[in-house]
Amino acid sequence: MKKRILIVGASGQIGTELTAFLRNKFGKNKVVASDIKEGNEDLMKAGPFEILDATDCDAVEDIVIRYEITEVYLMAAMLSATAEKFPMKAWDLNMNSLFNVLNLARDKKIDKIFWPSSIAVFGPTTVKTDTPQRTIMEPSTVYGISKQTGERWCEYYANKYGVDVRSIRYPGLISYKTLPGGGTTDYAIDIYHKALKHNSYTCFLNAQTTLPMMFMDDAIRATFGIMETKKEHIKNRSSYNLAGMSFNPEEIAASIKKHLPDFKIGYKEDFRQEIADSWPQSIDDGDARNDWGWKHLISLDEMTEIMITNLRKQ
Ligand code: AKB
Repeated sequence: MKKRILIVGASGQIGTELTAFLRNKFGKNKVVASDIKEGNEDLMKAGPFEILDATDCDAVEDIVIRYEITEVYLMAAMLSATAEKFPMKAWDLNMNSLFNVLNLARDKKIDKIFWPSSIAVFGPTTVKTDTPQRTIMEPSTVYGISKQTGERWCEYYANKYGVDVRSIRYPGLISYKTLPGGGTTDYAIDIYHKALKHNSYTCFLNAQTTLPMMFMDDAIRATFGIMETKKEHIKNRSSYNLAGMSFNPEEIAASIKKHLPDFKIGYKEDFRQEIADSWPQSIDDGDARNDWGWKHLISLDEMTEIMITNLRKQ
């Protein structure tokens, strides 16, 4: 079977690195990047790029047909902090983009979908540590509600129409290549930039706010891993828990201090504290490990070393 991939939301934080990774694996012309906005030069020059509004179902279908796409990675989404400011826009983008690709798969126009979910599907009533795959899920954020609903629809389309949709609940993702946009976990990237620039950082979460996090290379490996696993191994068609590391602002600051001993962190909570407080602190990802062999590699100190070395070069 000839594989041709469409990445929707390719100019974003995950999309940029995922596009480069998949082009490297399968060849640059096998991976079409698309986004509502232009991406960096590498992304746009290294292979096909299309401006695409993920909520426009005709436009998505047109690209799928024109490039004979077999797989879609739908990375376009409005994240937690921005979604609180624009609830209706977030619902429209997060849900309608998903229906557009689920319907293409139902109608046999594509074979496979990757759709990212998030730890935001959990809420204040969920057990906070080693949060299990199946547990109470009462999300209290706009973003979390959209992701939880999306999970239900993915499972429904898989059961009802045999759609091959695969999903991961990403923790906060940290990378140095592209800036994140509008998440609650974004502080864990900003802190490295500010540490190198000003030797200090004021965090919008308090010192003890522990959240599940992951370095981008691990997240890309997980995404590729679940998509390349044989269909029969994917036993969960809503979304898999995924874990890397867990830390709080005080702990990431301590890790940075190993490289920048004079680095100082201060705290000034804002509305994102309440979002973070509603999420788990650590995740049990046993199902992902058993079903498709997931294993994280990068620890907090390793990540700090990579972030500081690469941001210094920039
Ligand atoms: C966010 O903070 O909104 C995201 C997420 C945890 O899905 N990084």
